[in-house]
Amino acid sequence: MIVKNNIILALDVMTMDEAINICEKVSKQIDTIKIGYPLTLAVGTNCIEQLKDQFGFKIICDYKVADIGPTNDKIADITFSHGADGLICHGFVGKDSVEACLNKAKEYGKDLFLLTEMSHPGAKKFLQPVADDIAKMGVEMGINNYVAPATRLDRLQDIRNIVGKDAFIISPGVGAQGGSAKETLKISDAVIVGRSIYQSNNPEEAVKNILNK
Ligand code: OMP
Repeated sequence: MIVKNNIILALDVMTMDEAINICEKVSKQIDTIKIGYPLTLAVGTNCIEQLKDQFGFKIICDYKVADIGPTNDKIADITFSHGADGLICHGFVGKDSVEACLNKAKEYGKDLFLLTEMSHPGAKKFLQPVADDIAKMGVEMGINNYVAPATRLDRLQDIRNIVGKDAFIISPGVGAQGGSAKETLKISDAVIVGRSIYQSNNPEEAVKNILNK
């Protein structure tokens, strides 16, 4: 996936009016949007088509899919049938669960992103000890796209070392969670930024500032 300016907007707002308002302001600088449960549960899955049609964005659906294979298969199918270009799934659930998402992504010719270690403090306790193994599993499965944290650059580098230089890593945790875009982009291919953009009084300026920090 090619991401303009190496920045993905996490559009975690709760109304379509707000979503469109932000998108109008940043659509010249940003071409890839991440939609998660906040917007999808608030307004419905049609927001994927709507934002794609109106702005021509690529849409990554962050549903952190983490169920048994047959259920993951259904979740991935609905997501891609609405036009998602990418889907984020958890890795801790194991190979069969991830494979269901991967197979569905391949069927639609879209991208699966494997979440390794998360960016928040709580991830240290349960996820961090297994994150390297999750990344190794991804490599064994032939997965090319990963999510890894901007908040712990040492861990981000560890994960880069496992998945290799040709893998595509996107990193949340820049801005509101304390990570730096400049430092993160020395290791990652793109940063994911939410609150620092959509809560700003000037989202366009916020995007510029983020890329300089
Ligand atoms: P801000 O912290 O507001 O910039 O948003 C970060 C976005 O990335 C949110 O949509 C989170 O749900 C998401 N995220 C993380 O913050 N940490 C992770 O480890 C993984 C994700 C994600 O999968 O996108």
